[in-house]
Amino acid sequence: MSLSGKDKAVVRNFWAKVSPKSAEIGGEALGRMLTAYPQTKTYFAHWSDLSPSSAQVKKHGATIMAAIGDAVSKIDDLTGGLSALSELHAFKLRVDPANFRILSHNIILCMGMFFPADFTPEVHLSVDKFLQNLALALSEKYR
Ligand code: HNI
Repeated sequence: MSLSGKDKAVVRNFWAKVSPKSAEIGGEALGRMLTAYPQTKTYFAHWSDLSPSSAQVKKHGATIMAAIGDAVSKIDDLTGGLSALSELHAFKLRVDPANFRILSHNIILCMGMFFPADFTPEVHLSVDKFLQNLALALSEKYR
């Protein structure tokens, strides 16, 4: 489950390619999560528009992907690098960590949609492992 040197290189390399599109990918992924997994909407009940193309969804999708980009730069210490964000999701937002997997699934899907040629099975494997490790780091403060 832990990331090999090769996984890290593959993730960094793929991120360099997707980062210019990261805001769009994040918006699409968040919009799909809220529509295809409606149980996730409870956390965003204070928003006025949860439809996939809403400005709030697009903006927050960009925020999430910026945080993932930041996590790529902290790939050698995800637990330390994401501790503040973990604390926020655990104690303030009270997000059930099961939802991290659901969001990761939608991000992976959208990466494949936006970059069909670059998202090879090899990239898929390493990005999936990275997002699993990221979810684990985000879950750290719940213990
Ligand atoms: Ni999450 C706020 C990053 C998964 C519900 N989230 C944030 C912020 C970042 C962030 C960054 C803004 C923090 C701040 O204001 O200081 N979230 C991430 C990342 C992941 C993730 C990197 C996983 C990859 N968040 C989730 C999931 C849910 C979630 C799966 C619920 C289903 N997050 C929230 C909510 C907020 C939030 C709710 C506050 C939104 C708002 O603006 O009201």
